[in-house]
Amino acid sequence: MEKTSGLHFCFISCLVLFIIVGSWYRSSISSLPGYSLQTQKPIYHSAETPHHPLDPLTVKEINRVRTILSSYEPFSFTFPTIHTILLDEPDKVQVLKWRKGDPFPPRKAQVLALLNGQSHVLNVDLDSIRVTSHVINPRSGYPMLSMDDISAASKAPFSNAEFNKSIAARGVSSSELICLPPSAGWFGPNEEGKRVVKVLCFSNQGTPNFYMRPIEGLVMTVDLDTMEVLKFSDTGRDSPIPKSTDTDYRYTAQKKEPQMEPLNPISIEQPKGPSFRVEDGHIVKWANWVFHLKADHRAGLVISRVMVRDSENGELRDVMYKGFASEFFVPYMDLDESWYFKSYMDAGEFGLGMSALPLVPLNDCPRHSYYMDGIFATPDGNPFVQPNMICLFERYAGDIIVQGKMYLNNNSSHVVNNIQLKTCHILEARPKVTLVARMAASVGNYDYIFDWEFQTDGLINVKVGLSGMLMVKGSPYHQAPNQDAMSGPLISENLIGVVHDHFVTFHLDMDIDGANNSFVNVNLVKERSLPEESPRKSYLKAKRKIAKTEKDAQIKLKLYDPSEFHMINPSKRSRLGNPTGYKIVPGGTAASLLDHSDPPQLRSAFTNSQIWVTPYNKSEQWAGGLLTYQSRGDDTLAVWSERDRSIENKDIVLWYTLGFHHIPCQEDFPVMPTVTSGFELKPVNFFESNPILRAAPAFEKDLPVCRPSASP
Ligand SMILES: *[C@@H]1O[C@H](CO)[C@@H](O)[C@H](O)[C@H]1NC(C)=O
Ligand SMILES: *[C@@H]1O[C@H](CO)[C@@H](O)[C@H](O)[C@H]1NC(C)=O
Ligand SMILES: *[C@@H]1O[C@H](CO)[C@@H](O)[C@H](O)[C@H]1NC(C)=O
Ligand SMILES: *[C@@H]1O[C@H](CO)[C@@H](O)[C@H](O)[C@H]1NC(C)=O
Ligand SMILES: *[C@@H]1O[C@H](CO)[C@@H](O)[C@H](O)[C@H]1NC(C)=O
Ligand SMILES: [Cu+2]
Repeated sequence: MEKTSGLHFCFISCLVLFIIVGSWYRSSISSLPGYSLQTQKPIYHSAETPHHPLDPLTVKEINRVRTILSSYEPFSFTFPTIHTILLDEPDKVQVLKWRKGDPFPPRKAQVLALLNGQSHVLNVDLDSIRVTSHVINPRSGYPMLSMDDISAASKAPFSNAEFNKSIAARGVSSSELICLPPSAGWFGPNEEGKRVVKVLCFSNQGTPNFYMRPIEGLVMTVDLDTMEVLKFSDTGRDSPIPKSTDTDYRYTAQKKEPQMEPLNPISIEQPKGPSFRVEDGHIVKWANWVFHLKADHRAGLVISRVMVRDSENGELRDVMYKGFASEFFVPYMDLDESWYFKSYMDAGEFGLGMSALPLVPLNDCPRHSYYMDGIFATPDGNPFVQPNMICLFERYAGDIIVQGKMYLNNNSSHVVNNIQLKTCHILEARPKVTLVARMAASVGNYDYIFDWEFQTDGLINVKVGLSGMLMVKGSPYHQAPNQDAMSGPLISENLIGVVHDHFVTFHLDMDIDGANNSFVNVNLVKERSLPEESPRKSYLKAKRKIAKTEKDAQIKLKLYDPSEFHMINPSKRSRLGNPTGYKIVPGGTAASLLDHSDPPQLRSAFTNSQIWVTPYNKSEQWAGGLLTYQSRGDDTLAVWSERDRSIENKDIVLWYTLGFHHIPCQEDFPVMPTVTSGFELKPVNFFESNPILRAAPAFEKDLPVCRPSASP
């Protein structure tokens, strides 16, 4: 291998880091609004055209879908409400075959719409300009809430006289009320046949953080299509509205000095610019990685066609066809009338992309980040831009990606006063610089931060950070009387942080060196030794078992019966005969303990196991079903997996659920510090040896220390 090909790995010399000392701590946060550091060229979305078969629909294409739908016969009297317009991706075979410059496979859209209370699923062919399929109510469930649903439902209570009476009796004026429509879940036949939502209200008097001031026990069940209040429930009048003091978390609202030594500014500088490139709007190239990155209305961020360059011959090798957060499940543990239904499925009920807010340069993403927008559709089918939805940047956090230090004393003259000096002849290490694609969704009160982090050693680290505001419950208590009788701890006066879980289920269509893969459970088994065999009594042995069918791959994690989980290509072997593979390394390992027949768990049965493997099926992307809102659990990953299809040496998809139990505490008030967990996709026998040895370590000359220039 010639030395110049090492340029692919110039992750250090290309990236020059230094830290500047100054004083930004106070000033930069207060100057946040409108503080943009973008240097990338502005993108004119109205003129954009797709460059890759997986590129999201452009502004022009969404307009074309709308035109096709408006001249479509069944909609000639009434245009439906559009809930999502997404690219209907071409068949995988076509995408895999496609090379730059080839003609595109036909551009198609999938439309989820509502008309007269019915769910419509349509496929539209943009090239032949027609609707190619149209199904009404394929299963239980409705498309995600639209922006119009949300804004109309939050106004619904005000047309209700009982609501006005209750508000007046509580001494609350309607001008201080903020009402929000969280999803209603599904709890049996009473709520079927119409789209319903629950509406809850908060007071914003004295604070922008109204989430900390719930009007406890007041909940309205609202028909989303008529905006009629179907049910009015008014309990909890013994709980005062919690105080507004100390709920404002903005920097400018803080009155006291922090009781800690201030930090000097810290920043990563890249005087030569970042080392990644974004080609044709969506293809990311960095170090040994190439992948397609896009914003998605429902999944938030989608990574496709992930390939890594072989460290031996420079060949690009397939790792993953598609990866994204497919569904959420967030059940709260409180049985009250105003709480029992809280069991959110954020991707399918609200949309992670739909809920994304723009990332703030320097605070959400570091300097030199590249920003990508999302192009989605409004309820009337017009395109709109979700700006700065994804950012891409290089991360250096002072970590070491490889270290191999060795004490080799071969010099006997190194003895001073009879003390042998320690002479280390090898002091090798490489700093860890990674590439991160980030997206943050603000689904109601919660903020979810997704990081897909790529490492030069072939590892992909996926992290989910939880922050934002807790969903809290008003309480008559100032002090914690009997903690066990409450649904969570008191986190402030009159405020209970209700215990809940968060589950995020990822769709990981791994294609290790091609589509046909197998799933292997490498189980560590305790073996006993015979008394005369060894002074040891027990040892562990790794036993490999290839999953034949889907049920073999329904995995519940166990600490005392551990396994590694490998996706391998049985027909591609290393020089030593090992199949090439990647393993999934689970992180946050909370499991759902709810009863399997509990309605929320039935709908979110994709959390019954932490790992599943299904044969690739283009229609099986959304773990909670295509139509999630009020679904009854008839189209979940658990249902698909029960078919027990063959998965050996086939094109298969790995599903992993990351779980968090959340028992709130006082530090979660008034805004939560981010809790992060994740999982890794790590090469196993994929490379012939450690793939990063030829990447240069850092040298002083590569990392000049820049000093502030004198003021003029
Ligand atoms: C409830 O109060 C609001 C605000 O004061 C008012 O606009 C509305 O008409 C009232 N609704 C009813 C049904 O009384
Ligand atoms: C012995 O030490 C010298 C440096 O003092 C080093 O160059 C050499 O490679 C060492 N020999 C072995 C066998 O490690
Ligand atoms: C061994 O150590 C001595 C004293 O530090 C040094 O002068 C000498 O060059 C070393 N020898 C080798 C072979 O590195
Ligand atoms: C994958 O396996 C199927 C049979 O299960 C076969 O038809 C197909 O050609 C294989 N694909 C590749 C890329 O080897
Ligand atoms: C593909 O998925 C759809 C939806 O779950 C299902 O109806 C269909 O039978 C599946 N096809 C195969 C071959 O499993
Ligand atoms: Cu939580």
